[in-house]
Amino acid sequence: LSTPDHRHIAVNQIGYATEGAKIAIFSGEAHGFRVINEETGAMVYTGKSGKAIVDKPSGAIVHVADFSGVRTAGRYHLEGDDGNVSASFVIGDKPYGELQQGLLKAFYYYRCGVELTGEFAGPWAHGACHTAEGIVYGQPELTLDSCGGWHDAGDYGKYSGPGAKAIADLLLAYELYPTAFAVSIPLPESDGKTPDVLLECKVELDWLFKMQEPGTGGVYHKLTTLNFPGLDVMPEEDNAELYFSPVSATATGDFAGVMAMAARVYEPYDQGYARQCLTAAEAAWSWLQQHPEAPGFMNPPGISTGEYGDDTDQDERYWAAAELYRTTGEAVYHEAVQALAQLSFPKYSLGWADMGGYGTLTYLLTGESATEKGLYTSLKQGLLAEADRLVRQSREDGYRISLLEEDYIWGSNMLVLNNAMLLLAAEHFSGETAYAACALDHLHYLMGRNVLDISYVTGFGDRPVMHPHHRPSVGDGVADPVPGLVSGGPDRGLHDEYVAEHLQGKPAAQCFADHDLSYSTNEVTIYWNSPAVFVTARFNM
Ligand code: G3I
Ligand code: 9MR
Ligand code: ZN
Repeated sequence: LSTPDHRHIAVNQIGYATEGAKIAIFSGEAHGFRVINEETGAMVYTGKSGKAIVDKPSGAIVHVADFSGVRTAGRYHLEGDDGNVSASFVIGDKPYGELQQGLLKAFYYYRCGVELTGEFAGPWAHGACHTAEGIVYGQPELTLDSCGGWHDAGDYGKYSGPGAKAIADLLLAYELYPTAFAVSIPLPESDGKTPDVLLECKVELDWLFKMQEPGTGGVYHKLTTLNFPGLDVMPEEDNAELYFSPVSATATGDFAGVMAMAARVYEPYDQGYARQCLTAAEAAWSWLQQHPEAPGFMNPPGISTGEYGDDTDQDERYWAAAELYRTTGEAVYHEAVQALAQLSFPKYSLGWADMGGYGTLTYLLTGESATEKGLYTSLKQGLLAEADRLVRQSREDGYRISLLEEDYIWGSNMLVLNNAMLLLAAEHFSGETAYAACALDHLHYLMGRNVLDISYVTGFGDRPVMHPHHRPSVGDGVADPVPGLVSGGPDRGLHDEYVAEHLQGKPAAQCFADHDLSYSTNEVTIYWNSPAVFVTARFNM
């Protein structure tokens, strides 16, 4: 066992809802604790933590301190009998409102091709970037408009499939929890009518249109420079030539899915745009029909940026068919969903590589009366069984999340949040609020109730990530990183030089370094932020 060298009382550093469960996780020896109101200094609660258990993923001995009895709004911290003090946090109604806004605002900071002005970006303003046309790989004389969208991550690549996952999470959040999006961020485009989340997603959708190959309906896999730029290069200084990588079936399937979804969601606000989305989705679908056996994407010679390879495109086709069916009601798409559902790819996974879960959720959201009874029932049962498994795993975990030791992989925080999304989907289809309670435990982990006592969201919480592998945050000369970014989280594979040198032998959940060189544990991406928006939205309705 390795004792973590930091505070021994881990809490959600944002806080807890007034009426809900309030649980801290202790990793030290002491069991007795007090809850202190920071405004008055008064001790409002005393208690003892429960039985100590050995928690394998974190390598810590942990025990649970329950202070759910504190039901008065205010700012608090916990003190242990050994003198340990927790982060300061609030108890209040809807405590995650600002967090949700910050997580959504992050997409504005990821914007490419436009200037981020001081009015909206504050000290993180910077000039317009990546405005040049891109070269179509293998056709040096063919250049196309490539401007716009969101940067993927700490690098400046733009990748079609990951972009589609990010939009899908945000639009799903809006479809399920529209009231959580009533407050404006605001954004430069805010018009008092269209929800900001739709305005922000339009930025990426507008760029995705440019990724569709003229004439064929296929979708270029990505748009990047040949190699990653240096870590301190600001976006507007990254002037190397941009290349469209070849069309892939996974990108085309994701594109068809997200465009069909957008056609439905934007319809009430902008019918012309909705039609344009549907036409693009149909063109992508016919490309997929004409290419039933497309090879998987691999970086072509000379390109070394993110590959986003994928073993199968069946799940992307399934998602596309399900969205097209839900949006159009046309029988051909329903037949396609039913045929694809017979194949054995994961049906409850929320990508970027495994997009089958989106197909399943969309099919279920189409409703019982418009779907095939047998398939509807088996997908619903499968979803609830998967959620039950996540609940069971969370009950056995010291920090109450569903990740097993082997799940602490590159981007483990995406698994944390995707699992929370799946739990919330189970709540949606069953009405069983215990699933939401388990999902909330996952948010508590993200926001500090973890063995490292760190908030994995920049700018939020008492001890947030300060040094993400994010080029603008490294290069801009501003002390604080760009706020609202979700860090990848622990990766026991120690996949970069920095962690390989510093973290050998650490337990899985401690394989994390808040250092800007650690791209495998501390990078940030749009598709780690997007499920966090979904999860916080549920608790902001
Ligand atoms: O799925 C396997 C699992 O079965 C196995 O047990 C485990 C053991 O390590 O590995 C899992 O695969 C990992 C995979 O992510 C899971 O999604 C790989 O090891 C890991 O190398 C891979 O990392 C990906 C990384 O790129 C490297 O390819 C991340 O998911 C992906 O988010 C990340 O994406 C990068 C882009 O390439 C470039 N832009 C930034 C972005 C974020 O770091
Ligand atoms: O900075 C790159 C990061 O954005 C990518 O996600 C990561 C994975 O492909 O790669 C990073 O670039 C590193 C490269 O792969 C290896 N040499 C060091 C680079 C980081 O400065
Ligand atoms: Zn850019």
